[in-house]
Amino acid sequence: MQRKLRVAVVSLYALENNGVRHIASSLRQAGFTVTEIYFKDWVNNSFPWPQEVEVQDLIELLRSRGIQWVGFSVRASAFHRLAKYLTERVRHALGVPILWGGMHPTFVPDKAIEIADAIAIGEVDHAVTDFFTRIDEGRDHRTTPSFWVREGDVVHKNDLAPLVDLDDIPFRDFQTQQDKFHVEAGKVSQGDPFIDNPEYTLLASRGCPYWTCTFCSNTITKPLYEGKGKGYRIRSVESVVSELEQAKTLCTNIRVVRFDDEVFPIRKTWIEEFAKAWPARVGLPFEVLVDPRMVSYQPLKLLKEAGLRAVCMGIQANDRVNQTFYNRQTTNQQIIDAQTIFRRVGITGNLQLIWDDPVSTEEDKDQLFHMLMDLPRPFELFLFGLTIYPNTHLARRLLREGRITTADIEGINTHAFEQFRIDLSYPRPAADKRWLALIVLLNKSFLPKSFIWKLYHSARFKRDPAALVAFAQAVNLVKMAGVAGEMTMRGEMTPLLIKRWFNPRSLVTM
Ligand code: B12
Repeated sequence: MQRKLRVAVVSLYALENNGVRHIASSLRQAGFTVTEIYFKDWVNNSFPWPQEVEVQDLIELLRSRGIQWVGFSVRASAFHRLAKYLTERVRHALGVPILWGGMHPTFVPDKAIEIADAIAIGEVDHAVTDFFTRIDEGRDHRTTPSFWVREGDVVHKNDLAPLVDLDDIPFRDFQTQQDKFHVEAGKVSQGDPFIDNPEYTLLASRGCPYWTCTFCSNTITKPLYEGKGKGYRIRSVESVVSELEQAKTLCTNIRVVRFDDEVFPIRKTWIEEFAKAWPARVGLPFEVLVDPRMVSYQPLKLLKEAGLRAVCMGIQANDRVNQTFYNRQTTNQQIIDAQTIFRRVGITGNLQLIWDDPVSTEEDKDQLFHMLMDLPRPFELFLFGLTIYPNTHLARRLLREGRITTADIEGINTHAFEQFRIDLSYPRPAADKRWLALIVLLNKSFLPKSFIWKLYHSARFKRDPAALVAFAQAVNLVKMAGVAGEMTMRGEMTPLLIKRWFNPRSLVTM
């Protein structure tokens, strides 16, 4: 049945945005004409405020398509001010109601509803069609589960809808082209802006089996979903493989698939079925995320045979900080064991660290460095800056202990856009610069460990690390060039990727 109501969903600074794509698919399946708008794309460590021409293009696009409800996907809290600004501009220009969905309104619904006319809390694949169907049919939408609706000063708050069965929701829609637009730098381009991307990303699950890491969204969503179904859900292998079969016919440039799950569903029967079906029906190399607690040889070996190329694994910090602040019950030994297994299996370990936390002491950093020195090479290191999201356990604890102020919380702060990935030239205390420079050298396997130990022991660099930092930056550039070369050879480098990754004002470490 074709619905009359004309809805737009807007992604902020993300051409991939799973949330927007799932919402659009659900609404299309229910008969709505949905305009998907990708408003600008992200660039590493950068957050340029939109130009006036971009705001005007967005408004004109919404006007020309006769949009009656605009939904903004406010995935990250750092977009809070921007989403508020665009909400006010669109509302002023067109007088249409504005809906917010995504992780930010889920984290801080009371703040979000002060700005938007309605908000969606948590996942709403089915609930969103309920919301707009009620409006389309002239029924009361103010009582829709998972939605809050504001009328002047009155807010109608509703309980959450049950969690969805992941096999029961439509795939993200790569078929529709005429209703998709990318608005950026004075240009409005029609068609899916991500269709030619060599990397195809997807989730095989939602939620997290561990869910207790204090910095993470799962500490908020897990209690929120209590009584609404299983928070951690895995799709069937059939669903994942069929999605890829379909995607390959539409996104014809896929070279590699990246599973963005919090952790890949390493369950014996699931892995066995997947390892059979994937090479036979998909046959593309893929990458997954794992936690040190779940790494063992056999499942990874099966996955390697099926095409697994690399795994990302969060190390985060040393034992003490991991256990006492991040509530991650992992040990240094588990991390070393996991990396040893990656080597045995023959896959690349992309190991991730969180820096810039307000709790690690010099001793903690020293211990972390020693652990990293013990890791069997080769491996890749990705350094991230800690972002403190509102309402997380970590935010509340750090505030309570007076280690941060509200100005450090994402939303007021935009750390996710400044040092999401660590850049050695960012202003930091000299001691931190020395640690970072040493750590950046660690995954450059052409530098012998004995040489790195010499740099570590140098009294000169302890006093003034400037020369060490300059050396690490130069080595990092060589590494970046190498990575870019390899990706070009594999057909994975694109102008879009270069634009995203190569921010000359903030060269990230790799
Ligand atoms: C995968 C992922 C990414 C991928 C996205 C891949 C993709 N194809 O979309 C990449 C790597 C690009 C990414 C980037 C970033 N991410 Co991220 N990401 C995730 C992750 C792990 C899963 C997101 C996902 O795809 N979920 C599945 C989809 C279907 O769920 P969803 O997005 O929540 O959408 C549902 C609802 O929220 C709602 N919804 C969403 N939008 C809308 C809009 C409307 C109108 C409505 C009605 C409903 C609605 O309905 C959807 C369907 O149920 C989450 C953690 C998590 N569990 O959510 C972090 C997470 C969302 N990311 C986060 C952050 C900070 C970022 C970055 C800012 C990091 C950075 N500095 O680059 C960027 C922001 C990029 C951007 N411009 O949005 C944080 C946000 C926390 C916060 N409060 O700020 C999270 C929560 C992780 C965390 N640390 O806890 N991310």
